[in-house]
Amino acid sequence: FLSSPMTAAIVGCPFSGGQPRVGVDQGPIHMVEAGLIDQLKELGWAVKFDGHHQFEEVNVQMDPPIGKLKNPRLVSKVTEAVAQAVGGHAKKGELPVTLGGDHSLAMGTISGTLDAHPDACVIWIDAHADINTAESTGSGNIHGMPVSFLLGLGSPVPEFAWVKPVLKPERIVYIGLRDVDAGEKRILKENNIKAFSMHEVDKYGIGKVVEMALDYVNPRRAFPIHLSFDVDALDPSVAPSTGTPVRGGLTFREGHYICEAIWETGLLVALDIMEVNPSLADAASVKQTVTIGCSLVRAALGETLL
Ligand code: EXY
Ligand code: MN
Ligand code: MN
Ligand code: MN
Repeated sequence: FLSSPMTAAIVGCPFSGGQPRVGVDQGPIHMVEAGLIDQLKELGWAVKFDGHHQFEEVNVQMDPPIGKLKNPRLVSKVTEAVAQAVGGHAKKGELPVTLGGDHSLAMGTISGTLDAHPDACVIWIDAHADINTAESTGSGNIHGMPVSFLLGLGSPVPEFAWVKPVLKPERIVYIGLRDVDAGEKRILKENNIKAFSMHEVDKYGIGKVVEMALDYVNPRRAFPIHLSFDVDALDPSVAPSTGTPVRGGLTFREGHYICEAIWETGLLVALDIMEVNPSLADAASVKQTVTIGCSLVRAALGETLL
């Protein structure tokens, strides 16, 4: 699906409007400053990076909640712009690597991917299911909802009219879940959505889980793959600087193994690394988390151990 020379298009998204904690907007800036671009060139990629995306501002005063949804107009505008950016790169045969920023951005990245590759499947790595609807959300934080918008679940929110229900429930699979709201569990069941929680990772091992996830979502290994990786899927001891850490997560190797195994399919067309928040925890933890953000990208883009 990619044109040669193989080109990675870095889509830096300094955005935090899908959740309340400041600092996650600095994630992409830190990852690029840590040398990500040169690291990818070293791996043999042509890399396009024309600076972090500048998003139109929405005056907070002009953006009161809609129902429970917080910053709805801002999130809608930003994710629509991200969809354009990611879709544009993908249509040129480039591999968009979106650096977040909070996970509401995936509403944009996945819309963009599916615009360019309508049969793409999504592998969502996260402690959370991010599938609350406007009705089921307790927090009102939109980073906990992008999947429901992409699937067209819940009652439509006019401000998000641009988001089309482009994702089919059988084209997404989760790995790493361990903090799923009661309402989300119901939504997952009702829509028959496949998920491998940490329980399955413990039971089968990560190698088997990735194979089962691929067998489910991509049985003939024919569909392009969008990998959306929330760093809070990793254990907080591995990636501490993130807004909603949950204990009992993926090890360093399990996280990297997922990226390596998806790369090995030859089907990766888009990658998100989300929820790196360099303002949380001490300097050493920040460095560790930013470094891991970069190494996950490298692993997904073909870095091998030998
Ligand atoms: N389920 C909770 C909510 O909807 O607020 C927590 C969501 C956290 C989402 C993080 C990004 O993955
Ligand atoms: Mn761009
Ligand atoms: Mn997430
Ligand atoms: Mn999460």
